[in-house]
Amino acid sequence: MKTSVALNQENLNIMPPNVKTPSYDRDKVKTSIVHIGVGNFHRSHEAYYTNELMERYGILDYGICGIGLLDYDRKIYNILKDQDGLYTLITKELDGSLSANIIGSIVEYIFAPENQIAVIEKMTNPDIKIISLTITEGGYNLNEATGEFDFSNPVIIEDMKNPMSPKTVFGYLAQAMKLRMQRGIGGCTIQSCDNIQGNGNVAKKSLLNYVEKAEPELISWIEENVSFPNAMVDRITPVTVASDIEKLQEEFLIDDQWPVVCEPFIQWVIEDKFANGRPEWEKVGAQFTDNVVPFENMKLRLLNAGHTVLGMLGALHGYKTIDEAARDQDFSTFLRAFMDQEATPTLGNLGDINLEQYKMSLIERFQNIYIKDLVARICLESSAKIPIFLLTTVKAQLQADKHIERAAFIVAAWCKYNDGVDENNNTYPIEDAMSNELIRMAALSHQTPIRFLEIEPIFGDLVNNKTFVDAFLSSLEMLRSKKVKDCVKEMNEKLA
Ligand code: CS2
Repeated sequence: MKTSVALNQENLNIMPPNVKTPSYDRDKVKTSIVHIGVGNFHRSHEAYYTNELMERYGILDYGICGIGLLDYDRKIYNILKDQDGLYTLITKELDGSLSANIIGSIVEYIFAPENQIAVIEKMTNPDIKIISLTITEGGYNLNEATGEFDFSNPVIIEDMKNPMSPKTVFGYLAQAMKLRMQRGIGGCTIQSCDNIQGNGNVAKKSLLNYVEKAEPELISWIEENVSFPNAMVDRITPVTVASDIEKLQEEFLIDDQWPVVCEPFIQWVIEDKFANGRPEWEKVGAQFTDNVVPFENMKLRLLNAGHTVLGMLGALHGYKTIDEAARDQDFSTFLRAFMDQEATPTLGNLGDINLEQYKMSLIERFQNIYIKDLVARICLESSAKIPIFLLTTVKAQLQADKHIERAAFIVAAWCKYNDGVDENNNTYPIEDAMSNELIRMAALSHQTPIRFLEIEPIFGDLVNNKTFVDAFLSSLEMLRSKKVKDCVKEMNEKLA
């Protein structure tokens, strides 16, 4: 039996032939991008595109320096250190075959909790042209209902008091921008890669709100020297599980402590607004445009909301993976009708995008049995996702006096989800920054169902909209009296 080899720079040349390895000289890569939040998604998306540029075109001047801001990032920091920044991207093709691609574009990594000054200095370095972010939907510290920056957040308060030892992304960015200004270094691009409508605008708003209080003299400099392109990002990237690591050892003889698994599909549509140059990512499939809004809407309201639909229904029923939920005939009928009747009417003019094809491809992607995307991954942090993915559709539909029943049903399913137990009496944790409030309000809703909609930062004044409230209340009552599958069947028949 052949033995597997540890993934690191030295071992790259003894990798088996079925593994794609960087053929470019990693020592020649120049770091020009700082990336905050080196999670699985960054590693399957931006780092992948950048690696492709290095591999296929020999463009080596946009290497990535990863930054881990949270204590939680210690694990990835240690692993990437051990592996010289290398990791395997395992693509699970639609026919079940795997391909293994070792990605070499992350050439440096700084663990911020141990080295705050190094992070600030790195971001300030004149070589750095782009600071990109995957800090999650909730990471922008905005109240979803009011859209205001949350200054009551204790870590934000701490950062304002101790600007040279920040903890939050805004604390770091403010210091780095201040030094860039003072040293006359010039601006850069701050590029959000999170699933948020107008993610660049949101990043700008959060940073400027923070800076307005923390470093007011910086405002006009940022406005003039820093750009915040909006972008739509897409690649389903499930949580890596032990069997992925084992398969990589068996099929490809690689010992990788934390590979990334992804689907073959990938998309990145970016507003071409870079303050200080950018990689030619269009050479490797990214799309630059003047207007990302149609792409963002389409993706957030169909793909991400579609995930939420399947996640919530699946969780109550007891399905563990998204493909199981997507292959359930009743659930997929419900999903398709939600897409057609509630999400699609809000999308406006999509130019030459073929929406029918897009929706079909989404169903196919959701049903991919090899991806094994966990229902639990989709449901976590729903308090930050649902307002963006689903409530935007609800609001637009209410305004146009059109259907919202299925979206309201999913909100009711989310309320029930927060009871923390599925229909087979299996319990699960509520992993959410707002878990205490969600669990409390879901519990109160057993007595007074509307209480759940009183979570102001999530629902804002939707609690006063009679159409939405009625649809929510009747759905919740139904969900509390029978199985989710029977409810879905009933909804499918009633709304057919
Ligand atoms: C998912 C996304 O987190 C979620 O709820 O919908 O992570 C989704 O998989 C990605 O946006 C796909 O690009």
